Amino acid sequence: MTINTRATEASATAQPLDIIALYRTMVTARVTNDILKTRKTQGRFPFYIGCAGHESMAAIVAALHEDDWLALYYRDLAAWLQRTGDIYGPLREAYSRTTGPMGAGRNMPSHYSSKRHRILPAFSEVAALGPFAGGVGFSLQRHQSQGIVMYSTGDGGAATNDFNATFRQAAVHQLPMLLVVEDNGWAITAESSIQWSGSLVEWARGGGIYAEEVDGTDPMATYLAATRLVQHIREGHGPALMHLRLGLLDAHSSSTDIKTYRKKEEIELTTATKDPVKNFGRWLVEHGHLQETDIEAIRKEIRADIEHAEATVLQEPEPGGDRVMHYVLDIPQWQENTPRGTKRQTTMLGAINEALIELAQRDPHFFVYGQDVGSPKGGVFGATANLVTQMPGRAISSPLNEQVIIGIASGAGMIDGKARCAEIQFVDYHQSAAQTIRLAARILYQSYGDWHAPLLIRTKSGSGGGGPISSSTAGGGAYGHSNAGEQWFTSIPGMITICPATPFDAKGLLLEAARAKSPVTFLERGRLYRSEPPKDAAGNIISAMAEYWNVPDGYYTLPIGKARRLRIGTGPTSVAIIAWGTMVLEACTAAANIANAGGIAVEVVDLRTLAPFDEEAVAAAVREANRVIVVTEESDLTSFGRHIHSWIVQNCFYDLDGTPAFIAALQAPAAPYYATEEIAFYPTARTIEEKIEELLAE
Ligand SMILES: Cc1ncc(C[n+]2csc(CCOP(=O)(O)OP(=O)(O)O)c2C)c(N)n1
Repeated sequence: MTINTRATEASATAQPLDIIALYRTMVTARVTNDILKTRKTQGRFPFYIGCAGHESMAAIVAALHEDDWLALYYRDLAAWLQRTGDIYGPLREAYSRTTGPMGAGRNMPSHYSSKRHRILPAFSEVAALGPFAGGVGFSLQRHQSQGIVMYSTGDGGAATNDFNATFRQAAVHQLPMLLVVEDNGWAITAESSIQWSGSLVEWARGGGIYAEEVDGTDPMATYLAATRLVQHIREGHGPALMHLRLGLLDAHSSSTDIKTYRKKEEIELTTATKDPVKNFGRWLVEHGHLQETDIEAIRKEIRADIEHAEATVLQEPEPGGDRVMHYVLDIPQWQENTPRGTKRQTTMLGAINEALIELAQRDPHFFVYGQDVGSPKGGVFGATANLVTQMPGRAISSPLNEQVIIGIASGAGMIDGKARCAEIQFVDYHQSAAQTIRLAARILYQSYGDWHAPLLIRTKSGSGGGGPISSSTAGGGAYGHSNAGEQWFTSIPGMITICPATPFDAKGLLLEAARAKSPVTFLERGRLYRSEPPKDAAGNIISAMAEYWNVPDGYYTLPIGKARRLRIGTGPTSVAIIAWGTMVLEACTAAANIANAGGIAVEVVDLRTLAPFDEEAVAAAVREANRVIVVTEESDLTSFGRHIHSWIVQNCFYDLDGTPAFIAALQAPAAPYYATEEIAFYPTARTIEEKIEELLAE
């Protein structure tokens, strides 16, 4: 019954198409769909979302090579089957079995994912895989691979920011991408007419992407169009978009009643005319490839196979609660290494420049991607200036779109599991990419360890970069340039957050952060970019800190999750101050002033890594001093600082002889522009000093 038909002689993909195999794949998808839909109705599992009407996606996958990349969405069961041939996988995930290939039974069904088969991990967030797919395309292009990434989403998906960011990635960089909009006319209850105005094809063409409208109810037409578009991409003519018109034969999902929002006549017409499996069967019979009787025979044979597979899957283990913390975070094992290079006094900016050069020298695929980073200025702060001159092509300027940036860096890292660097100019502006960042941090967990999405986000945060509070004479950062930002990242499971206070730590931690398999946010405090070591009230440099402005040449790393404990003064410690970033310098100044005046010692614990923070060091410092102050540059709302404070109260209560103190910026938007207001907004060494005195007097 298998007939090889060379569908297109001119095709660059030119895989002989086995049309009967394609038909069988589509029938397998439909039968699996119908069985799972029934099982959900029987209460065998809580949720199902189906593929009926979308089976032509198998024809698109048939037009691709096995080593092309796929970014599928929940209607793409047929695409999964065409690529993997695995009928067990969808059943295993529907029944939440630990054997599930997509998330080991951890995720909802229909979230297609497989590293082995180059299927990127689908999210529930509609269209959100797009920016990552763009990153994969970016990497394929840089490596001059012949590979393509195919990204599909629905008509509703085409309205999302994620889709638009993906479109921009593909268009601006002319990436080897096939974007498929599976337009079934519905987004839950919303008709597709509200998702865009005018013609999707013309819109795409106007934006620099070749596009075609295709009849998805006709699998052969879909295959021929896919072959054409794939050829267009492979021949180097840039990305392509397929507006694939389909019919949705079922309700949106098992949670939706189709009759409440779709008219009877429309459902009947869709069923009669837009069923790609029926249409293809009819075509095969008409063209003499199958007999009428084969149609039912194939369906029955496939149903028996799936029922057999289902019986096997039901014997397989379900997840236990004991594994709920598996694959949350992947922190590299730190190797003790003594910096050997000659030490030179430098600034934090100098140290960051050096670290980026080291990373680029060690990994030929490492790059920094962000706004202005490829200009001779090296980004607005000059962090990539050396990279631009010393290693051309490794610092690449991006469009002004933070989601584009995060997607490119993170998706590129997914190909080989190594971090690429995304520079976000000011932490405030990460917000338009917040979903992509959160998802990058979720990939390891969601895929039960199958996928990593390493990503190194460097971003200027907190006060400074100008302003009276900094050492520069430029204007204050004000709103949009001054948020501290830690709570945005420390609240994300699966994310590592680092905030160095000194040039030495910045270089060593940045080099280690690039080894992490989990995403890292590296908060660079603007005020520290060019700062000198802190001084006491008499103008003397605080010796405990000064050495960290001397930075060794070459490669060295510092451990993630380890605080630095700094002792200022002599005798037993009377107060422990927990701080990070700029506040370490303010705390050291306050500690030195108190120690000079009172002959006591104060310990400053520089957290360095905020998430996961060094619980041992914090507990030990509190145990020794019995008094503690947590100080943060964040607004005093639900901040990361409050989390540390709360942790101390909960875990170190019996070691405290005084009120655990908390100092933060004010509960106002960060930060007023004019000097007096800016200074009033942030905590300073003086605020900390007063608090130490208060505690000592308790
Ligand atoms: C970003 C986001 N917003 C809302 C939802 C809830 N939601 C799930 S599916 C869906 C409709 C998607 O429609 P479309 O992209 O046309 O795909 P279809 O289901 O019609 O195939 C919505 C709104 C979601 N999952 N993600």
